[in-house]
Amino acid sequence: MQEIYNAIQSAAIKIDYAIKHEDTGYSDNQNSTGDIQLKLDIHSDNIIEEIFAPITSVKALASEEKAEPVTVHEEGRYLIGYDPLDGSSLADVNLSVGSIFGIYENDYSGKNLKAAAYVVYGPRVEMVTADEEGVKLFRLNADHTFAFIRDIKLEAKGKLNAPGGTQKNWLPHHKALVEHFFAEGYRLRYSGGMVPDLHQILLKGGGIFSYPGTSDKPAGKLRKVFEVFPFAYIYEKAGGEAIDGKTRLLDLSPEHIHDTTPCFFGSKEEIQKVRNAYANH
Ligand code: AHM
Ligand code: MG
Repeated sequence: MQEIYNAIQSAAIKIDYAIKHEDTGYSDNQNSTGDIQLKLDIHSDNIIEEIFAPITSVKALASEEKAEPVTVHEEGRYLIGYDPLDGSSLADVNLSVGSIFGIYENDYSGKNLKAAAYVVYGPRVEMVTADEEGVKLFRLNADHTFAFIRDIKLEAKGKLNAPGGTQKNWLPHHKALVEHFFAEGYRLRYSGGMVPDLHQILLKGGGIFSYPGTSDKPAGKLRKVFEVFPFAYIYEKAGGEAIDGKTRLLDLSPEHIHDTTPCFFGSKEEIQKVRNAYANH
């Protein structure tokens, strides 16, 4: 696993450089979800593929930016599901963005995640890893190495609320749930980038991030393999929970590599409130 974390660090240094110095404009390509790709999306994807392809423990690479997984070593053990640059359009307005990695075995189902990691490119570059040893925060130093900062643990209850999705299309029970959190004193912390939004909740001890199913998109927006399962794994290992409203996210499997799901990540108390609000829907 260390070899894979090292590869993530090498890729992060190059992607950070690209974000800071390269063109943030659109390319002429569309990805399989129909989004027009930014030049930065394509470049970040290429950086990760180039760094991961030689690693013999890696069997295949599945990128949010490609229609199908690419097999690199038939005998390899791990399948890497990754979003090379999540929230990439935020780079243009100088907000934080991130890269997300799920390290799977056998197939890309939630139960087969062995580790997960993300990198957040903000005022500082930080990497968070999660595996059997827990959740750990690392920070990039001036000498291009990542230093361990601390372990990450969620409290049973937090203070932050990050409600995603278009409010006009929220279902009534979801709207009531979000309003309930605000009425209880939760503070709004939402940038529109799931990596910095989930990072803030993790580092500040807890809260709730939601990206629900909406009237126009019943299965939500966020993709199971590249975004949702890795963060569900990280939140569980930090002592929190992650559900789709009713079901534990890591009990789900994708029918297709680009499948999406409604998702809620948070501390235990907030997730119990989500369960109660969604029980009859
Ligand atoms: P992307 O992978 O195309 O960048 O989309 C994922 C991002 C998440 O970071 C964020 O939570 C969500 O999209 C916000 O989407 P929207 O503004 O469309 O609600
Ligand atoms: Mg994404």
